[in-house]
Amino acid sequence: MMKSNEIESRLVEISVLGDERGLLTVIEENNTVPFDIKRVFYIHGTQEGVRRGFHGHHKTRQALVVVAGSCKVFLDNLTRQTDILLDSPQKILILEPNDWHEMYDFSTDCVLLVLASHLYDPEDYIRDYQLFKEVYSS
Ligand code: T46
Repeated sequence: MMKSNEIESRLVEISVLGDERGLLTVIEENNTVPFDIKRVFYIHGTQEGVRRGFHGHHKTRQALVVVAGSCKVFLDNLTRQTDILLDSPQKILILEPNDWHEMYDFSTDCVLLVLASHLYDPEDYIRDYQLFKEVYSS
């Protein structure tokens, strides 16, 4: 069974399985990612200079991995702000609901795969930063 290692807070490195035919990387629910995977989507064809996201969630946990290209993710959980570079299909970034996130610096070939713990629900989004602070300030 594959192993994953934490290489930074919530940034996990997945082992790549490979042989003379090429590489294969596996993501499993409740193993590589710490939740049941209810939904998968991917962001691609992003235009130059675009920044997107700008929200937190009430319930949804997510895992982000670039299966091609690269992008950066700004995270703010009201305790810590950090910018994380995703530039390898081996790196998976685990986002908790209280992580305000913004994705930017997409390479033109970037395909950002997102695995989510819940089905899509617009009510689960917190798109107002003041409200985000009220919800998550303890
Ligand atoms: C997130 C980051 C990483 C749906 O209809 N179903 C879906 O499952 C999703 C994800 C989106 N949509 C619709 C809602 C919007 O009309 O697709 C449109 C674009 O979504 P949004 O503006 O929310 O895209 P991002 O890049 O700001 O955020 C997305 C995810 O929505 C969000 O959960 O954490 O990627």
